[in-house]
Amino acid sequence: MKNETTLLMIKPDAVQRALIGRIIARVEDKGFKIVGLRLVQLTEVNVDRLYDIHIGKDFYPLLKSFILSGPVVAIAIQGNNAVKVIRKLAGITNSPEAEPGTIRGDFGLDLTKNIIHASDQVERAKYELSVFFKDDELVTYKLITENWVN
Ligand code: FUP
Repeated sequence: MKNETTLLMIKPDAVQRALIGRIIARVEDKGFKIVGLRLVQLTEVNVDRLYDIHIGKDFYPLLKSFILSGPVVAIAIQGNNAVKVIRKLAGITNSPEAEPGTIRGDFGLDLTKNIIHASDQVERAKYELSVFFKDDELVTYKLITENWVN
């Protein structure tokens, strides 16, 4: 088992559309453990930290104003192969082309308003989690179902 921690962020469109519960249910249904959870209105500085690799690209101003347009929910998720599996659950970036059964495929119709963000590598996840959580804010605990999942 490759125990990893990743970040899934529920974007402002999904918060406004009252999809928080259904998105969290998919993460739990898969067997993952939630080790951090926060609803937050990001600042400009933190959007630039989260999306540092996209600063300067033509779509960045639109992406930034969208992420600032309302609160987001940051979820720290732990489990076997968490980074890759959460990306699979998310579906591809462009929602209209995402497979049905994925979160973007089921809930999204737009490239920018694409419901969620999910980290794409273990090291990147560590960095992105630090935008939302201090190290001691991620909780270590055991789920009673854990041995039946991993
Ligand atoms: P992802 O890894 O799926 O989060 O996607 P990217 O890192 O490629 O892009 C980050 C975000 O920028 C996406 F969630 C959507 C947005 N984006 C646009 O709005 N327009 C583009 O042309 C590309 C990305």
